[in-house]
Amino acid sequence: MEERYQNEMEGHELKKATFAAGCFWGVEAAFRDVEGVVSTAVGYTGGSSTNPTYEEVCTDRTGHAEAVEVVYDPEVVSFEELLDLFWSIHDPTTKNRQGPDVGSQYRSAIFFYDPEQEATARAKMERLQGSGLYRREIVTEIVPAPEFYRAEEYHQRYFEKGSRRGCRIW
Ligand code: MHO
Repeated sequence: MEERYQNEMEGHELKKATFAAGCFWGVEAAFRDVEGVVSTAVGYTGGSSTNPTYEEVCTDRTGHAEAVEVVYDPEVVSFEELLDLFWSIHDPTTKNRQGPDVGSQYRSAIFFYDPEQEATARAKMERLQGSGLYRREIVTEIVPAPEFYRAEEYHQRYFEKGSRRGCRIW
């Protein structure tokens, strides 16, 4: 299940991570700012239908989450640092909801690609829960990464296209 890429310029091995933390526009923008993140894509994953459209996912009936696939250089940024960012940009205690956006497509989830990512995410979530930062339970799902369906082109790098509608980052 482990996915490996080769960064031909640097000769580094690149890795992939996929996160869901509410509306994917803002989540993608946050990850694009990180040094060591080589590329990002927004899409749908974790549901039951194949090749879902945005409209279908919006109905909350496909089971897919709005997610961001991140390709990163682990020699520059660690999975742990990506997790820190992930948990800092949303409220992981609101089940199937981020602020005004309600539905399972807005759930908090980490889709892992190897046992190491899984273990790191679980350990970190436990520490975060124990830190007292949140009064309520962290409901982030930690599950194996299933197929990722890239979203429609107009959703990719949405904010870089000058759009500013909706989507609040926490
Ligand atoms: N409430 C947001 C959700 C968009 S996000 C791509 C909006 O429609 O503006 O789900």
